[in-house]
Amino acid sequence: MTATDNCSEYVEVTLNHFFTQLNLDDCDTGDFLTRTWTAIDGCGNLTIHEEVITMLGDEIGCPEDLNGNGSVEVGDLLLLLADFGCFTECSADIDGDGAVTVNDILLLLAAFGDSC
Ligand SMILES: [Ca+2]
Ligand SMILES: [Ca+2]
Repeated sequence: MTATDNCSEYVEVTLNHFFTQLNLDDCDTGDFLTRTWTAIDGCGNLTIHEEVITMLGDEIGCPEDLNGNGSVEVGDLLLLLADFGCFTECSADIDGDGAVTVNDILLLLAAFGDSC
């Protein structure tokens, strides 16, 4: 998510809130999560953008299966470790918080060995 401003070269964009609803048991109706993005310019003016992401039941699958080969295995762990510390446009951001952190590793390890 990016933002531009007429007066400020730099606009701070933050992800204030995410994960307002996730019905993993109700896949047929489509689960969704809501992210609220806030952009603040150099003068303190702010705008808020709500992003709603709809997830179809069949697509929830295994976010931990980073290489898409149908199981959570060493290859996925190596991809995650290669992306560890990423804070923008991360390919191994499993929990959707925008960064690749220890929590993403823990989620992958919890699913390790699972078939997707
Ligand atoms: Ca895999
Ligand atoms: Ca993450």
